[in-house]
Amino acid sequence: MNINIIGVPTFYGCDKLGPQLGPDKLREKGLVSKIKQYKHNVFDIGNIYVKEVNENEKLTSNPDMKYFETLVEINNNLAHVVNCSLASNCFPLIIGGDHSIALGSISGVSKFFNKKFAIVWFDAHGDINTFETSESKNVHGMPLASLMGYGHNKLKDLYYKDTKVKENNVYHIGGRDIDFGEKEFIKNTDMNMYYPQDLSKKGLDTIINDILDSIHSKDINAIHISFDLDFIDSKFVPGTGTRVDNGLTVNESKYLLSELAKSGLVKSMDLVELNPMLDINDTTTDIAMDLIDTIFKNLK
Ligand code: 4U7
Ligand code: MN
Ligand code: MN
Ligand code: MN
Repeated sequence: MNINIIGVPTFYGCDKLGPQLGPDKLREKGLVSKIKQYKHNVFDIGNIYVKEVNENEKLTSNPDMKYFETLVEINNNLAHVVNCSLASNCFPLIIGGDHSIALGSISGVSKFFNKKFAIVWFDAHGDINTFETSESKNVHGMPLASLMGYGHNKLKDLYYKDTKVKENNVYHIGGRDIDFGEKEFIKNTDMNMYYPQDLSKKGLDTIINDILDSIHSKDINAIHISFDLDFIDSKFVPGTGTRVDNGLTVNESKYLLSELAKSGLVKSMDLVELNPMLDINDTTTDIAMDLIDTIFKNLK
């Protein structure tokens, strides 16, 4: 398979320094050769341009969302690069950066597949806030809401003017730190939520089979994986910004990713929220590499 690596070195969505170092950190650790060992052709097409914005300017473009206009620009460019990558028969691997970049990556995926795709979103958080429900004003807590058509028009209509994904085609796994406004949203949504207690009660194999059966029963041509490292239990991942207890282990995460990769439907992926400045002895970087290894070893 042809793989494109696309880095998005930004921390603007989380307003905490560190995630901007993620893409180059993984490159230094041998990202390209890791993927090449499975006989894929790897084209590292570099990093998306991230404009420098002064700390005290972060609320000037929109008082409700930090670094708003800059994030719109970054994500619009990213969406186009991802769309072009898929159009040239490549698998785009998007490396964050914080999770706000899923807005751009998935908008590009959505355009290419004409919305006939599913998202499997691994995260301790909902990421379904809007500027109206968010208390932090951090856009990395909002990408999934925007993609489903909620929130600010400029986010909803990023790259092309429409909702990017049907709520029912979103499969969210691992949520355990969900805000009040997000809980209200979940009461009325059609998106599929799998909480840690569901995973331990039913078993990982049952859950992943349920997800794949559900996807196979629909008119869907592709799966996009969006993996936030805080999906993994806090004690294993010092190098991510918003850690939460009661998550899964690394091996459990690898099991879920390998089952998805073996389905033959995974066509694109984000790996986000690696923060090398918080990491201890590259623990979290090594985990990120291991997750990527799992995907490309099993990709069909
Ligand atoms: B991440 C939070 F309030 N919900 O909106 C918010 F708890 O991409 C956290 O999943 C968002 O890491 C975390 O700021 C976003 C908070
Ligand atoms: Mn997230
Ligand atoms: Mn998260
Ligand atoms: Mn986070």
